Amino acid sequence: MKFQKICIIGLGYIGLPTASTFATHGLNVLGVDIKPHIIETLNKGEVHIHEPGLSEVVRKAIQSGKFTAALKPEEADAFIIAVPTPFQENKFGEYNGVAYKLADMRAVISAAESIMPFLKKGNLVILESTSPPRTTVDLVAPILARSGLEAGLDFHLAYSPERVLPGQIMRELIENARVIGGVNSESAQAGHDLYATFVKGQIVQTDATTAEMVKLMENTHRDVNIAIANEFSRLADKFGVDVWEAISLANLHPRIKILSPGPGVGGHCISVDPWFFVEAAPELSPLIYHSRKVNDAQPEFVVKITERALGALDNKKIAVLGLAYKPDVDDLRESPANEIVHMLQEKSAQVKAWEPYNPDAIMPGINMAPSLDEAIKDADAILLLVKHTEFGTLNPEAIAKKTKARIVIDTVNGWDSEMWKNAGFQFFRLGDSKSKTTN
Ligand code: SAJ
Repeated sequence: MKFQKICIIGLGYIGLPTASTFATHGLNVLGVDIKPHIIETLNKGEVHIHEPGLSEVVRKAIQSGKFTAALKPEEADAFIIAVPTPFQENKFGEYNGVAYKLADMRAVISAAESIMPFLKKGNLVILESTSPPRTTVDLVAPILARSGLEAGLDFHLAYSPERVLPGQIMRELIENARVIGGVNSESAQAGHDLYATFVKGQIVQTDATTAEMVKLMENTHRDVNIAIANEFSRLADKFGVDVWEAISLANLHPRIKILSPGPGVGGHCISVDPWFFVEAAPELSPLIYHSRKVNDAQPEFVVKITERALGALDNKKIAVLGLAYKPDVDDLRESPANEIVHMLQEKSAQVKAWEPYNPDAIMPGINMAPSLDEAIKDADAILLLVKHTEFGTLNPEAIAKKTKARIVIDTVNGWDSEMWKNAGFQFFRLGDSKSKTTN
């Protein structure tokens, strides 16, 4: 199948990189978003989100005349839906007395409804939003059928998950393998033909529900594996073991690859997607449910270790290093660090947070320090919550001269305990009960 013009609904972290990459590979692309400020920003050649390499591609795409942004779709050869699927804020499902979160599919529904009037015979529609199993066939296809056209017969319909890593999106979009699941094989083939415009990785065809499950399985697998690492950190803490040492020794086994414990699991993907399985079949997903619970409880473990290091927290001054949801990104949403700061404050600690990737961010209820020095100056303790590369290179001797603190707490295995102890600090590390025997 050949494509001249495509329309991408949703210009966020996935839609915008995808739209601009299609445009720089020769297609005419109309990007659609419901937020007027996004449309205005893009049509000026500017970008509203931070992702390495993105603004250059968007600028090139806009300047070439191949990429325009608008508030409403138009007729096109293909439509891609790349809108968010967050949780519902105040509604929960329940199974056997256990509450679980529910996906908010409103954006997918309104995106499909917005395409419907422009749908023509022979078109291709692709859903990219991470969705509960069977969304393509049970939710999207019936909405599009209101046009009078039937998916698989009159037009092609497919699901294709994005699998890119924030911070690496522009490269991974092109290089990663792509899974295209069609409602029939012709739809999968049409999806293949579209992505072949720029994808250099393998493009594999399957059915729509398999492709939906593939995406959820990838992120659920990672969540469950991080949960076991986090549970190991609590067990090591109980048994007088350093979990980091134990993991590195276990990983010498040729078939073992234990991930890293930490302050919790954040971001918009790993901490969200497993719930889509639980929602769809709670009776079949106890492991997935409990893994989510383990990871969500890890901030409490960090607070416990902080109390162990500092005693009662009221009026203790704590410098928090890192608020992002993971290392070397500026994204502070859904970050366990954020939750930990609030939990410490609930215990009347005075927290100053330093986030080098996003120092000007306004975080409700959080006192953002303008610099590292300002955060640590009067602190009683320094709490490392994100393994940003630049924190790893801090010199404990130099830090000792700039702070009143003589206690450091490392939740990410970012620091060498001996160096900090030699510089006069008591050193505590998450999951390392050996570290609490200080100098
Ligand atoms: N984390 C740990 N321990 C680890 C690894 C990660 O605690 O050993 C934490 C991180 O600090 C972070 C969270 O998990 O808080 C998630 O980080 P991540 O790097 O695992 O993943 P994301 O959310 O940035 O991106 C994931 C990726 N999925 C997988 O690696 C299976 C990415 O490929 C997906 O495209 C993305 O989710 C998505 O959009 O679904």
